[in-house]
Amino acid sequence: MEIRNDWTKEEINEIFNKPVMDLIYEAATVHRKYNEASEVQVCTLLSIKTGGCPEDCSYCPQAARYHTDVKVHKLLDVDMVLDKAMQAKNNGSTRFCMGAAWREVRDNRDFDKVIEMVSGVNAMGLEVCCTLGMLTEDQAQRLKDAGLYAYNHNLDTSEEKYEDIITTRTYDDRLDTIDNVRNAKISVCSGGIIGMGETNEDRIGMLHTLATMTEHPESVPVNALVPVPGTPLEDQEKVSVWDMVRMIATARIIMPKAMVRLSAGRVRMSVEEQALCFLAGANSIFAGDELLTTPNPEVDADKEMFQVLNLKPRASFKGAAAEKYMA
Ligand code: SAM
Ligand code: DTB
Ligand code: SF4
Repeated sequence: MEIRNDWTKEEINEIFNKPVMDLIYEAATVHRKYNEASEVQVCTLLSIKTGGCPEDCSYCPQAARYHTDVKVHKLLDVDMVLDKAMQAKNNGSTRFCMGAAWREVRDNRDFDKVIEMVSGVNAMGLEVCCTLGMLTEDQAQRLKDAGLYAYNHNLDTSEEKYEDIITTRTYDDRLDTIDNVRNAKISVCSGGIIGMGETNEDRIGMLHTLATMTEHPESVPVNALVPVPGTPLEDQEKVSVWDMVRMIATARIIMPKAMVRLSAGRVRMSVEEQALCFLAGANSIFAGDELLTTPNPEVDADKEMFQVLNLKPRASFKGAAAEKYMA
């Protein structure tokens, strides 16, 4: 099976709705063909600028307009961020992702500092990723020149559902930033969230948008909503593991070489549930007891999980992104 960018929604729908055992089996087969299935990449997230965001993303505890327990914090100092990156590396992470609660990047002193952070983390031999909101082509180029390896910019949901979740920007704004990242030859990390009240059709629609990009994102995070008190989605029900599995397995089958990341929501999943996700093709997690602002499993619990499931941490700079951008 070759890599395809011409998937139809009908084809994706058919895969997504297979009997779950068949779906897992097929995804596991694709995963073993294209990837080292015993390897799972361990990544660390750091919120470098927290809260006070002008956007209205209804899942997000960092939006200024919702009353959540998140404390606003200005951009961290470069040295502090580099210390955290070194700790992450010493704890076995091979990718370090810095997140800022910005609507978009502005060309100011803060951006200069982020550029210093990127080059410092890159010098440690870590894959360096940022998620800073919207970017222009020039800003993407500056990040690339500083050594940025990946940029995270999630579609979050389908184009149709988007305006129910976020009104302060459009789906096209999102796609434009992803184009700017791609044109700067930075690898693309883009996925979404399930559990926001979307239908299966929305989930399939989002996967369709990702899998029909001229080049698939090299990284596709699948997040389960972490409902945070004070946000409009605070009362959403927990997503079932089968929904996570269907999403991960379908992403794996239609984007065989992408890193599919089992992202937010692991605190509420057992080791057995996570094992199903790895079987279905997830090959990365975020480690550390915090994601950006919400809790994540303890590092020791994850180390134990790796032992029990015989998983090995994956080295940095492997796979589709490295083949393309490290040559
Ligand atoms: N402000 C930038 C942006 O929105 O692109 C970067 C940071 S933002 C927090 C990064 C991603 O985190 C969002 O696109 C969303 O997918 C995810 N996220 C935020 N809050 C979440 C939650 N409560 N549960 C699950 N994922 C969440
Ligand atoms: C992604 O898709 N998930 C990560 C990362 N990209 C930046 C963020 C999850 C955030 C969960 C909510 C929080 O901790 O604030
Ligand atoms: Fe701001 Fe990003 Fe949160 Fe949206 S997801 S409110 S853009 S920090």
